[in-house]
Amino acid sequence: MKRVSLTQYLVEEQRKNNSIPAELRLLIEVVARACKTISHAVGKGALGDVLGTANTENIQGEVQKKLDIISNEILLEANEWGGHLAAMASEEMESIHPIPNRYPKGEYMLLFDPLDGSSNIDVNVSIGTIFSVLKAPEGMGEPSEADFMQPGSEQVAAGYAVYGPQTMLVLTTGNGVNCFTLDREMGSWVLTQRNMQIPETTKEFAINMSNSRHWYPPVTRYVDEMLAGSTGPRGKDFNMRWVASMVADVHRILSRGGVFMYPADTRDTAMPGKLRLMYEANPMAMIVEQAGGAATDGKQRILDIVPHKLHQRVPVFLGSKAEVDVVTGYHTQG
Ligand code: AHM
Ligand code: MG
Repeated sequence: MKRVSLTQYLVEEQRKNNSIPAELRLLIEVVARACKTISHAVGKGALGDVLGTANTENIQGEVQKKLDIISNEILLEANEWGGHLAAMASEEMESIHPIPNRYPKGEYMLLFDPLDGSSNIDVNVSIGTIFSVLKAPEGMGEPSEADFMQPGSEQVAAGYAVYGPQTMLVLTTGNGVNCFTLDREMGSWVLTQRNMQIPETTKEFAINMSNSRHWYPPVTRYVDEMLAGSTGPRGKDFNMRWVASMVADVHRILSRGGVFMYPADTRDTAMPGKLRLMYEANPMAMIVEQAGGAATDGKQRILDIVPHKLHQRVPVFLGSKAEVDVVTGYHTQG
């Protein structure tokens, strides 16, 4: 079989659909190269002294792992000098990171969760990197947080890398979803799945059940009905999976269907759910929709939400369309 590299795929897309301008192509290639470097660091584990905590906290009050910080540095350094970006933002940095004046500035803005699934780093379970690309607003001067406050529907590209038994890169530029596998010997990304499609129906759900006593009634109802199985109102048995790395859970759903939920709950009404809108929910929502699935916050499409702050959290229901419709219906119809 003829192998198609990420570079070749991007160049052909650019020619065919004119959907990937040269600067965006450079951006994607630089992010992919950074993910390769992160994958290498992840793979070394204890041998590379990358495990354990760094004894620092990020803006969300979460203890940072060494790999959170290493991955953030890798992405920042890789993307600073290429001239394709105006600014970056990350889960691990309180405010945005404008491109330093010594480098040329480009027209894109990059957001990322450098190392998603941090709780899995030290136990050798799949983790990943999530990224989102926005256009800088017309006539933007010195970039500010306000320039990033665009709904997810404005994303021009989104993707994630999953560092699992294989390292994979899943990418959309708004024209379907494609998956690349890292050839570790050659050091190149090879196209291994074109046009990923999420099955519309499923018998598999993903949610952290240990939070069930805190859930709001629509989520309790939805999960209870699935747990009731073939003799309950849904009339079929469901299976459950929860990796606790969003990248791994979403990758499974892209591969064989399912519904992923991280709902808001009664614990802290100022903190609606755990996942962050701009660099977790938005890129995943774009990928899932591009693969024929759906993504809502229980009431509306995630991609329609206009953000008001960089590290804003959002409830997430995404995956097979028929299931997302059911759980969203329970929220909206009461
Ligand atoms: P992180 O970005 O700090 O790693 O947190 C996000 C992760 C998601 O990958 C995952 O879906 C979720 O947190 C798991 O949360 P929990 O530990 O509550 O099950
Ligand atoms: Mg995360």
